[in-house]
Amino acid sequence: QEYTCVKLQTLEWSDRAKEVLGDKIPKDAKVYFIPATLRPETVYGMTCCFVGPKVNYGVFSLSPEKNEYIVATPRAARNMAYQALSPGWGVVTQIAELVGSDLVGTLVNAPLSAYKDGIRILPMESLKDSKGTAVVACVPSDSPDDYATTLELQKKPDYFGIKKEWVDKEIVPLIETPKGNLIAKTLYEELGINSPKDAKPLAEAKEVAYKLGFYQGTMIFGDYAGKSVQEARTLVGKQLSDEGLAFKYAEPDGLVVSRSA
Ligand code: ZZB
Repeated sequence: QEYTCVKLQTLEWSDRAKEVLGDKIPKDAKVYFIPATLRPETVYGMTCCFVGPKVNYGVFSLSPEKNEYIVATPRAARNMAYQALSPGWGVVTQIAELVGSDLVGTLVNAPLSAYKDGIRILPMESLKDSKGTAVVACVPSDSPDDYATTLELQKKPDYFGIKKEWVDKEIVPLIETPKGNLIAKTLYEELGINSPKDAKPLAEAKEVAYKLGFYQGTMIFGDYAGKSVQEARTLVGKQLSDEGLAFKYAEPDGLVVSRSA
């Protein structure tokens, strides 16, 4: 499984993260949240970025020369160390340790996204710590899981310890499909999904959304509007890496939790 990791630069840490981090982050360091995605063409519609509230994360050195750091799980950081994504081959340098809930509320910059003032780190309880970087780009227009979690967070912001405006972003349509241009919402309603815990219909919705988007989708937003999703995926992926806004990360075989599990 090869993911594109998009670099979302931290603009302001949550109060809790500031407390935990203290003076562990070097001066002028750039720290990135790096959601792992199979769908780089959807970066335009990222409304927030998810972490698992109970998942353990670290801050790891990505490049000492560039003073760049990433937030990821220790597992992902170890894998990255064998893909030239660390200070040296197999070298993992961790400078801080946090739990997902500490990170909630942090403001990050989302490159190419429609939301220019930055987006927030928010909790996703169904997020798996065993996949990718355990940091997920929330694209509620095209991902049924993200749409479900967005609705849940909007319903109970106090319960989740977040501000309502962090999750109340307008959902911008990105991709036209035979089922309309907000496929996640359409499938959520069609399959009678009620919450992020409805794992079975959500898995089905994800499958359908992937297929319709990839084989029959046309971009209606961004630099590649008018192009097919297949073309746009390659072009956006290339643009992001050319501009230093993303890198590829491969998940070793056998460690990936099956999509239909
Ligand atoms: C943005 C995005 C936009 C995604 C979309 C999907 C869709 P797969 O096929 O199971 O490997 N993801 C990544 N890591 C995790 C995790 N640790 N826990 C839960 N979800 C995770 O799924 C890869 C996709 O699952 C990734 O691509 C990411 O969400 C999410 F419009 O990134 B995606 C129809 C799906 N649409």
